[in-house]
This record gives sequence, C-alpha cells and structure tokens, in this order.
Amino acid sequence: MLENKVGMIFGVANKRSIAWACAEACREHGAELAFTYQGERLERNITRLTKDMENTLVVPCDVTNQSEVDAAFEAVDKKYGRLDFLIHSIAFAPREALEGEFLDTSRDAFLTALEISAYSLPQLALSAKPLMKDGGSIVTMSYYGAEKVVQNYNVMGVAKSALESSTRYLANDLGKDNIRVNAISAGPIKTLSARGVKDMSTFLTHIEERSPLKRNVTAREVGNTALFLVSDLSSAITGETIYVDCGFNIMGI
Ligand code: 0WD
Repeated sequence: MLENKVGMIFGVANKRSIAWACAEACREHGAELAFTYQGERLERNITRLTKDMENTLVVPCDVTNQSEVDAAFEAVDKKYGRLDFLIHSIAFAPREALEGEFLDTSRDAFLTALEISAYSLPQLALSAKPLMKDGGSIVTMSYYGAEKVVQNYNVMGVAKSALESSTRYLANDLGKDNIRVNAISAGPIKTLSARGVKDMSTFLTHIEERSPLKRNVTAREVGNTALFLVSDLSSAITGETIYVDCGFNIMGI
C-alpha cells in the first residue's frame, strides 16, 4: 500500500508510543521511514527500535529548535529526495498544568503547551511542503479533550482544539498542492505522555464501561488508521478529525 513512499515520523519516545505503532503499520505496508527524536535521552530508544529496519534515517528534532527542524528536513531531502507523508505525534505540557484547575494555568505553561503541541503542526507542514512534490498526507494526533471538558486535561485540551483547527486551515492551504491534512482523535492509551495526565486509569475504566465497544483502543488500531490516512485509500479525505475511540464520542447520557 505504501511501496515507494517515504514518511517522516515525529514522536517516538519508546515502543509504547502511538508514533511507533503508526511506524510499524506503515513499515509493514512498504514505506521507507525517517524518524525524529527529541533530545539525547530518547536517541538510544529509537536507535534500538529501528536497528533492523532497512533504509531508515534517525535524526534529532526538538520542535522548539528551528535549526534542528531545518536540519531534519534537509537530511530527509538528501537521503530520499522526497517526502510522501508525515505523522505528527508530539505533545507536551508541564506536569503541574495537567492537574487541578485550568484557571490556574500559568502563562509559561500555556505558551509551551500551545507551541509544542499545536504550533508544531503548521511549523512542520511548512518544511514538508517543498519535499511533497507529488502531493502528500499529514496526520496528527488529537484527543476528545479538544472539544469537551476532561478533568485534568486542562491546557492540553486547549492545545488540541488549536491543533484540530490548524488541521482544517492547513488542509485548505495545502489542498491545491494535493497535500491532505487530517487528525486522529484517539481514545486514551497508556503511554509515557498519558502518564502525565492525572487519573488516567479512571478514564480508561470509564471508557470500558461507557463506549459502544466496551473496551479501550490499542495503539495499533490508531496506527492502522494513520496507515489508511497516509495511503491513497483516503485520497478524498482532508481537514477531518477521525475518531478512533471505540465510539466513545457518540455517547450522550
Ligand atoms: O492516551 C494517549 N496516549 C493519547 C495520546 C490519546 C490521544 C492523543 N494522544 C496524542 C498525544 O497528545 C500526542 O500528541 O498522541 C500523541 C503521541 O502521544 P503518546 O504516544 O501518547 O506519547 P509519547 O510516547 O510520550 O510521545 C509523545 C512524544 C514525546 O514523548 P515524551 O513523553 O518524552 O514527552 O512527543 C515528543 C516526545 O518524543 N515531544 C517532542 N518532540 C519534539 N519536540 C517535543 C518537542 N519539543 N516534546 C515532546
């Protein structure tokens, strides 16, 4: 499905990361993949995970450092000469902002969360565009807290609202270049980032009880949807937020 396609994956922290599940799904369908990692602490993880994958590239890229972003795309251009898809699976908010009341969010926490979790999407799309010579597909990861109040999710919910809105504006700007931009609104999954949200296990139990499918999603199910969105099977879908949440979002009382 993805033979002869080159993808860039942002946000693998370890094997539990949603980005890694996306990478495995895309790899199994023939894609060549470049991985970025944030900071030296994650370099060893990603190098170990990708050691048996052929023709990969692993480059540092902290999105708050524009020169690292530029260097990452230059490295992809040099190695592959093109880019067909990009998976954006990164987010961050200071831990103290992910508990208590949203009202108490500091200016610094607000700006940091919005910069890393939302601005990074248009930032990376701008660098990806010249490499997506034959069109392309960009996928980002959102969460239900973008549209409804989820206890403790706080400023990250605001960042995800900005992210989903950015998805639509980017889809409009990039449509003429045949570049599609979509978000996946994933149900909660126990990853490194998710552990930063207080009372995460309560969310998981609630979804098991209330969602139509009576269970939580797996990272691989999110990865499979990302595979669909970066493949030509979804060629007329852009600007959407697609729920991969066992149906939880449809429920009222
Ligand atoms: O329940 C969940 N796990 C859900 C996650 C439900 C719905 C959505 N999501 C979203 C997250 O908000 C995020 O956008 O999916 C995306 C991936 O999250 P994940 O797979 O749950 O988390 P994780 O494995 O921790 O990967 C996120 C990574 C960071 O990991 P850590 O944990 O080290 O902060 O985002 C990256 C980093 O690798 N990241 C950055 N990358 C570049 N520059 C930066 C940065 N400044 N900051 C964080």
